[in-house]
Amino acid sequence: MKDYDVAKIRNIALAGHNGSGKTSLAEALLYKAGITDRLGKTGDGTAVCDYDPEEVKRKISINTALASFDCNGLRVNLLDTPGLFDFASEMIEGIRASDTVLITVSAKSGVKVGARKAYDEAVKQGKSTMFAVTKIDDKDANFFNVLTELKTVFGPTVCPVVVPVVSNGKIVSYVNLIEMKAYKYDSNGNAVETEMPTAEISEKFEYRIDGLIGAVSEAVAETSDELMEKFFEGEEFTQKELIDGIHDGMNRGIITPVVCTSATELAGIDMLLKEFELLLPSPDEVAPAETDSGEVKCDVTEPLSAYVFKTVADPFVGKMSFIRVMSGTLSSNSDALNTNTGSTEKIGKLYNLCGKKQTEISSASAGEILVASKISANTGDTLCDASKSVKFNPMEFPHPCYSMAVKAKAQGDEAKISSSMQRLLEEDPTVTYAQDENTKEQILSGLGEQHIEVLVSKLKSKFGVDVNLTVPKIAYRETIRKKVKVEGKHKKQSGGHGQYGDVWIEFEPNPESEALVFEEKVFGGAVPKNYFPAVEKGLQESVEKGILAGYPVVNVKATLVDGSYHDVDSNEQSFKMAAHLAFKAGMEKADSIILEPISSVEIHAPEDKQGDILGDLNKKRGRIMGIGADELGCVVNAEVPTSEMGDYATDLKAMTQGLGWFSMEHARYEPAPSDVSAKVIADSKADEE
Ligand SMILES: Nc1nc2c(ncn2[C@@H]2O[C@H](COP(=O)(O)OP(=O)(O)OP(=O)(O)O)[C@@H](O)[C@H]2O)c(=O)[nH]1
Ligand SMILES: [Mg+2]
Repeated sequence: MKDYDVAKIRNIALAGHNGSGKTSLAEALLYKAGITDRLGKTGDGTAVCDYDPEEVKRKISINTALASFDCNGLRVNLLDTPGLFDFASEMIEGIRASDTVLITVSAKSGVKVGARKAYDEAVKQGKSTMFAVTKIDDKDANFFNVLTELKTVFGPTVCPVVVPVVSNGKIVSYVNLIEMKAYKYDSNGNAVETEMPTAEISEKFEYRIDGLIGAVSEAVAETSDELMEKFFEGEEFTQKELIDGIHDGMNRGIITPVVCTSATELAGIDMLLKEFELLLPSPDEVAPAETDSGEVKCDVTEPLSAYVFKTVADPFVGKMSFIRVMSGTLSSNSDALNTNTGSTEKIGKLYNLCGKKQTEISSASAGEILVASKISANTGDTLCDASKSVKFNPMEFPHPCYSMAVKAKAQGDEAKISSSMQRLLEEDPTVTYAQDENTKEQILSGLGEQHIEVLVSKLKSKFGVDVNLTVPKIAYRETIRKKVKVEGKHKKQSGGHGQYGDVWIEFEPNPESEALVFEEKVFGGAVPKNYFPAVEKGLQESVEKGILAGYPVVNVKATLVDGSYHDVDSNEQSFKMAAHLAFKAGMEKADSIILEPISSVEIHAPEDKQGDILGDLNKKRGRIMGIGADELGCVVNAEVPTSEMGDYATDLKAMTQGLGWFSMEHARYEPAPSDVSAKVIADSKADEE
């Protein structure tokens, strides 16, 4: 077991828009570091970081993969996160474990929403940031357009470090603005030094190299008064000053360096590895982590504290907990206190991971990232030495907003689905699975269509259960609008004992209470007292199914006012039946209607999308309750019929390119408009047939 010098550790999360080249970049880094002997490709199962069958099948990343490797004395822990917003929890977890977030931006597609989301999350979590402009080999690549865009979107902290020299649309060389050297790459990604473009040449090459050099110096000057003074005096910075300045600026969040790479042609990859060492902060340089009881510094001599940032449920191997050691040393076959549960965890085997490849280790120290098998800790838990109990701050995840109803394909699989689902819930904090009280359906909720699809796919491949998905039923209700007085008489004479129960009941609307309110105002013992509970029970059973479409009846008050009985033939059952009959008669006369659920919805979106959002809500029969502002842009509060919100996660994603998000909760019931009501009634009839 190696003990890593914490100053040599770099924890890097790769994040960015989906398909911007994160996994390919990870493959190129692993290949150039000599870890793989063949350059892995995403989508064909050869990528170290996209090894999950779901990822191979879909040709996208779904999970955050950990690839730990050594390269020239440096210990790199790469966390390759998925770009698709449906898997946002994985990105948040990957970023949490890192010190630097390397954000990929395609040289051909430019700055997309995914880059902004990754950057915002990195800043929120206090991580350093760096941009890799990927796919620089693509014929439509335009590095300088993207650089300008990066500066526009992310501001003056953006600082070019490696730029291509382009002539007639072709890359002539790559200039490292810190080293002030230019390189060409052979087919195996080996750098060959070449001539630096002179000022005149670079001008012909569509940009001015001295302008870029000036930009680096300017950024570095911002990092200290001393350097600023030097800058103003017109003195050139030494290479060491540039490196230390960027290193310091990154760690303080005031410099975001930009490099360019081609994963397929392996260009700029060796330089990126070198920059990891020179520019990125090591775990002991970053700000101490916050806990419920003060800060924890990355210090191996302190008692153990570690954070579980991700869990994977595997039916064969058991649970795998991804852990970042924050202080001290985590050892195999030891005890650790789980501060979130209060229980003691038996730490068994520990592993280093490189994709799916596991290497058993005996311990890991502050700053390292590793995996523990078969411990009970969940995502977000803190493990620590019992002598110094701390709890790290939790991560914040988006709320599930896209729901489907789940039904077992094979009868009898329900219990298995529920237990397998529990395992998947442990993996993913952005999923919920619960029974809808009203419709009795099992509802699976996540962040989007692909998210739910992948969960269902995992249920099948990992746990062997097959389910069908349907659009969740809407919990409609029925009520009455008129006060009526009706009789329910149950009378049967069939030899021996007969049955006799007779009630007069007043039904009236009662907005005060959703649940049935029962009263009795019987005079002179027309219905004996001992039958009142039976009458009430009969009514309680009846309101579960309305006469229009079989939905529960709400907001009704029933008063038993009169009736009659028979000395011999009356019994509880007969009065219950009489109540049923009275209910049916009452509902028919009392102007029954369908009520539809209304949800309170809060939508967060960029300012310029406000018009689209309001227009769409209008189409959905929504009522705008208020418009405010937040850091993203606008906040719209509205009340919308729940039945219109089924696809809102998808609609909002499309309207805001994935930037918007929303939450909703049941507000109340309202009479459904006649067309909706007619459809609900027709659908219920169709279901019965
Ligand atoms: N020409 C070219 N294509 C690239 C390069 N890097 C990635 N690609 C292609 O871009 C596509 C997406 O690459 P991935 O590496 O899977 O992207 P990703 O960012 O990991 O995607 P997600 O994890 O699903 O968000 C694939 O078809 C790659 O072959 C590159 O340097 N040059
Ligand atoms: Mg990927």
